[in-house]
Amino acid sequence: MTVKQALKLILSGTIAFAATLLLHGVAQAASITDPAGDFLFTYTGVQAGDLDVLSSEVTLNGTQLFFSATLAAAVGTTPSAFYVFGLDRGQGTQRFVTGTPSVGAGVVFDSVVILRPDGTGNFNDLLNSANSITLNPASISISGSQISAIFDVSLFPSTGFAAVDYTWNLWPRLGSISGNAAISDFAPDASNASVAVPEPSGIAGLLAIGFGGLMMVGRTRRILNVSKS
Ligand SMILES: [Ca+2]
Ligand SMILES: [Ca+2]
Repeated sequence: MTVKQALKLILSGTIAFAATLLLHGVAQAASITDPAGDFLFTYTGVQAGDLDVLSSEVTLNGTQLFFSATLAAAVGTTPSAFYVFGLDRGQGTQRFVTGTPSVGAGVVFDSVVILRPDGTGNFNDLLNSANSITLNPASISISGSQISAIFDVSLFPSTGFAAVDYTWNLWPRLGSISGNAAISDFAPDASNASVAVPEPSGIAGLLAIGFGGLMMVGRTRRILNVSKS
């Protein structure tokens, strides 16, 4: 094989690899979507848009865990509505199925992150109350129909999973109703979602791949030159 043929082979392989990444996406999908108006039939409260999840995400970015929910109406529309992210850190169970009424089959959690329209929040560790804390309001933000927050993942210690393997579900609920009838919606429905982990994406990722390819070309050229000498 000539040097030219070797370089051509490596470059074509690099381009094919980059194209594959582009086709399949280099980053895990960041958010889940949820239907509009899919109130649980067990929910007995007002069917207002701020109790209806449209999309949500939980993303692990380094040591930071980012939570976000987009509702069908402005956060704060309904007094006493609030938002609960159930987290499965390794020992999650279906905690709502034995309640009244039974809801949440497929939704597993061992702790909850609660975000409120007044900008306050709590973490409740359902397996070890010593870990339960009031969350810093400065880390919670509300903008129209979106409520989001970012916290150090160390606030939510593992019960078996690596943080990257945590799963979650989001449900709005009404503080003025007791029991599971207060839960208006699950997002996603009947299952947990994976924590998203951003990877080098788009141009940055392709640049990194291209740089890697160039390094390989240079190295091969040197090896071939040595073997020829
Ligand atoms: Ca919904
Ligand atoms: Ca839903």
